[in-house]
Amino acid sequence: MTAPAHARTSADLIRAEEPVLAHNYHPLPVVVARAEGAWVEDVEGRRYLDMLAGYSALNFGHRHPALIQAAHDQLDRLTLTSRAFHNDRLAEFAERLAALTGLDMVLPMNTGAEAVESGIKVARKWAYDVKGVPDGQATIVVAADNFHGRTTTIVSFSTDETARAGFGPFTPGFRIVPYNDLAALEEAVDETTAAVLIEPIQGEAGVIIPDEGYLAGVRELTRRKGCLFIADEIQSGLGRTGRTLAVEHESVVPDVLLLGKALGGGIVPVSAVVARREVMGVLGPGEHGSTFGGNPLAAAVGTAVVGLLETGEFQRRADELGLVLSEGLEALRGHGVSGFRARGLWAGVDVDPALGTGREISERLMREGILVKDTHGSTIRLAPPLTVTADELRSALGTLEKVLGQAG
Ligand code: IF1
Repeated sequence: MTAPAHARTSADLIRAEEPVLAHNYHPLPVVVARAEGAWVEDVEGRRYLDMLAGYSALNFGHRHPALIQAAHDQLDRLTLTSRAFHNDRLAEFAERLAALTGLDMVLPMNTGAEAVESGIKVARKWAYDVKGVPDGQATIVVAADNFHGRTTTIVSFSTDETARAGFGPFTPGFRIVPYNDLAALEEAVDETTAAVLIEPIQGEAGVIIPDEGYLAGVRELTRRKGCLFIADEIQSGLGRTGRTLAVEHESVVPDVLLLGKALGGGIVPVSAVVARREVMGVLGPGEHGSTFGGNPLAAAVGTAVVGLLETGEFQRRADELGLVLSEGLEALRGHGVSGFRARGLWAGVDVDPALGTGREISERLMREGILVKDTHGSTIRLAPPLTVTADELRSALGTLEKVLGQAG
């Protein structure tokens, strides 16, 4: 009889996972037991500043009171109906999310990958029904070094061998061009193209920010060539970069927007495809769906999240505190930081490889009470909750400086 979970140490719990939990992750050796705001606490009561925020799923911090309240209220009323019936939460969620994004119609799903898959299906159907592409011949152009999720179709167009190896055969109909390269895009988009699908900033690739004008160029090119611009804002959206959507930095409105992560407030999985009416209108009854998509609990939390974003407070915080983050990283350039990319409260930091791998730096930071995650090589990503304070940011940057000074 094993000890009850609440009596086990972190080491016990890590050991207990090994024989029964799939080994598809290599987590840092920290076992989180509770959290509030930007702080988490492990089983032994050690506190850590969370500078990963669930890869931007925790933009509003752990257990934001307004979001927890919305969840509690809905838990006491209704949690699931399936879409076989209406529920009294979904209309408001769709209305307010559409208004927040400046688009017309919402397709509610659960995970980011489901939103990406749904966006691909809607774009293909639009290509056949509206654009007139011959059935089965629609192509979608994506960027190298993309990350859009882990389903078989999505990894079909990944350029990361670790994400693809052993999972074929793959879904056809995708063309891959270098990111941030309008000439390559011009060449790849033709009369069979349903859409161009890109991240406005590539997250997993290391917070890669395209040249000023790239997003506007994609918008102009897709409009001129008669295909859709699908922006995957699952990680970059909902306040992270100092705007509601990262595409706003170039005043661009896509035809299709993919949202997830923070849309569920860090409480329940909520994702959505938001699109122009002409595009979403191609879906008819029975052509797409999901058991939990648009469930009343998700809609109640999602509406509370939209409510937080309607004020503009979190976007302003990310913009203003982003200056603290960027200035702090600039001061570390040449002192262990070989380069960085930052927009709002989101940064990809290239550490001098001589000081260690991203994983090694992450482990050293963990021992100093800061939680981050490496992306590739010696790049770490910083993405704190947008509720983080300037003092907490400065403290985290001070700890990074200390760790980089110790390393090597
Ligand atoms: C993991 C990465 C980040 C995303 C974009 C769609 C999805 C994601 C731009 C799919 C998800 C997550 C997946 C998560 C870790 C995290 C991640 F490291 F995997 F690549 F953020 F960079 N579009 N990203 O970033 O959303 O189905 O996961 O809800 O796989 O551990 P999902």
